[in-house]
Order: sequence, then structure tokens, then C-alpha cells
Amino acid sequence: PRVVVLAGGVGGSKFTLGVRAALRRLNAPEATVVVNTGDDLWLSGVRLQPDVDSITYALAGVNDTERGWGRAGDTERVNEELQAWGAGWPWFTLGDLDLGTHLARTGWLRDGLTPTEVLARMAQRWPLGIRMLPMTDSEVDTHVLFDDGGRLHFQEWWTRHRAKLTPRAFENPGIADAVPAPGVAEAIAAADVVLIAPSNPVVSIGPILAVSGIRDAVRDTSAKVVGVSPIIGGRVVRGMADVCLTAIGVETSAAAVARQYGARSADGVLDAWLLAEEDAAGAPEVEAAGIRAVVTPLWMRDEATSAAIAEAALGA
Ligand code: GDP
Ligand code: FO1
Ligand code: CA
Repeated sequence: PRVVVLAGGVGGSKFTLGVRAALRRLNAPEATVVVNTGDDLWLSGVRLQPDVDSITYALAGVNDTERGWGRAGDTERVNEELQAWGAGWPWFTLGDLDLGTHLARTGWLRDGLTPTEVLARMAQRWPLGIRMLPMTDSEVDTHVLFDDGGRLHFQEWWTRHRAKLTPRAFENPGIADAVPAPGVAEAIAAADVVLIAPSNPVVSIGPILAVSGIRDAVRDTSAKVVGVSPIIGGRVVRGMADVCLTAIGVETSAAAVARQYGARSADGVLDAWLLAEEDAAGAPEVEAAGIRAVVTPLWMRDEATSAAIAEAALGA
């Protein structure tokens, strides 16, 4: 099958590894992964793309699996020097190897390449086995808004404050003008299956689907659209999706996230939804919303367990 995956960082990369393994087993063509760029940022003069890099490093097998971001075995010499200069953010670490990526990317962007072209170039370094596309070539930020009228960049709210400041809402300034990166809408239209990774529904999948050309493509495709729950047993596996969901008035449950995405038959994006066994009680609620519910183990412990989930999603 021709497969397109919509994905964020940690959950997105673990799932994408599973999709690659599942498709190899089927001798199917490479999947296309459309990556969230909503939490990208400029820092110390370089362009960071956390979710793009998480997926690239994971597919290349050079990622730090403990932290969930950056390169395995990285060092922080340059970061110490940046701190000594008072440059960048004192709470945000740029690893030495990771900085090589940011420098290469920033140089190519300054040479005039688009983010799509830069990513294609970066993907040549390793046999990733997946075609990677950014969701858009526009620079889109994610801001967190607070009751007192203040706002922070998503990365500051998360890495500095660990999501402890209660958000009122999330905003992606400029997203209304963003168009899908070249190839994204075409890949979705030509797909047999579109998979929504078990990524943060608000700040990873949210920005991807907030690009109206992508949302329209997902609604109009003849492909089946299958989502995987990032919530297991009513809790996030890691990260701050629970805080994000609360802010937008959605309960932290697998069924509530499915209803938030909505059925394609009711102006939403899902045909089917994978729930963990721990959340099987929510299946009727998902079905009542017009979405086919499939109960299956959703813990991505290694490539084999991720591949089993990908196979279940393809089977749905
Ligand atoms: P980020 O961009 O690095 O925040 O990562 P994503 O948005 O791609 O993914 C974050 C989500 O992945 C969190 O909400 C987690 O609950 C979810 N997640 C992480 N590991 C697993 C897992 O093993 N299984 C499932 N179902 N979800 C997971
Ligand atoms: N996350 C942290 O919690 N602390 C960091 O210092 C940090 C640095 C960092 C550098 C490059 C990069 O690509 C990602 C980095 N992350 C860091 C992860 C990232 O901020 C977030 O976990 C994701 O964007 C959340 O969606
Ligand atoms: Ca992210």
C-alpha cells in the first residue's frame, strides 16, 4: 500500500520506525511521513526543527532514545561556550553533533533552499527508508497563551517551565496563510492509507491539520485514515499532551481524542482509531462517533512492537 504518516517527534519517530519495518515486510514502497514543524524555532542564529530531527535521527539509528531528542552520545562543549557568552537559552541544550545539523540546515536555508529541499538534502546522508516532508515551507510558530494575557513560545513553556504554567490556549500565528509543502497534498491524495501517529494531538498533529490544504487533502482523499491513540490507560505515555488537551477542553482519554479528531463522515479526519487494551471500555464511544474502533496493544517498546501497531493500523 501507498502510506502517508502524519507525525510529531517522540511518538512520531517510534511509530515511523514501525511503519518502515511493516512495509519492508510487505515489500511495499517507501512511506511518506509529513512532519510537524510547528515547534521549530530560531536560537543562537540557527534553525532548530525538533520533530524533523527526532524522526531523521531515529530512522538513521543515531538518536538518543533515553531523552527522546538529539543525538546518541552527544557532547556539550559548544553549548558551554554559548552559555558563557550568555547566548541562547540557559535551560536549552544544543549538543555538539546536533549543532552540526542546525548549522548545515541554516547554511542551506541562507543559500536559498526551501525547508523541503533542505530536508531532502539531509535525508541523503543516511538510507532512511522513508520519504520525509515538512508539513509546510512557511515558518509557523506555536505560542502558549495564558489567562494573564501573556504568551510564550511553546519550546520555552515546555523546556523551561516543564508545562507547569497552565495554558489557556495554543496559537499558530500565520498558519492560516501556510500552504502544504510541495508533495504533501499530492501524497495524501494518492495514498491508500493515511496514518495519524500516536503524537501529541494538540501541538504535533494539531498544527499539521491546521494547514488548511492538508486538512482538506485528508478529508478528500480516497485513502482510509487511521489514527493511533497517544493516550494509554487514560494517561500520556510521556510529555505534556494531557496539559495541552485540558487547555482545549478535551479529556485525557483515548476516546475523547478520537472524538476531537472526529469522523470523516462528520467533517473530521478519522475512519478508524486504534485504542489500547487498557482503554477498550472507550471503544463504544468511538464507534458512536462514527469511527471504527480497533483495540490492540499500543506500547511501542521497540521496533517489533511498533511494527505490530503499524500492521494493525494498516489492517484496519
Ligand atoms: P514530541 O513532538 O516529541 O512531543 O512527540 P509526539 O508529539 O510525536 O509524541 C508525543 C506523544 O507520544 C505523547 O502524547 C505520548 O503519550 C505518545 N507516546 C510516546 N510513546 C508512546 C507509546 O509507546 N505508545 C503510544 N500509544 N503513545 C506513545
Ligand atoms: N527538550 C528539553 O526538554 N530540553 C532541552 O534542552 C532540549 C533541547 C533540544 C535541542 C534540539 C532539539 O531538536 C530538541 C530539543 N529538546 C529539548 C526537545 C524538544 O524541545 C521537545 O521535546 C519537543 O519539541 C516537544 O515536542
Ligand atoms: Ca514536537
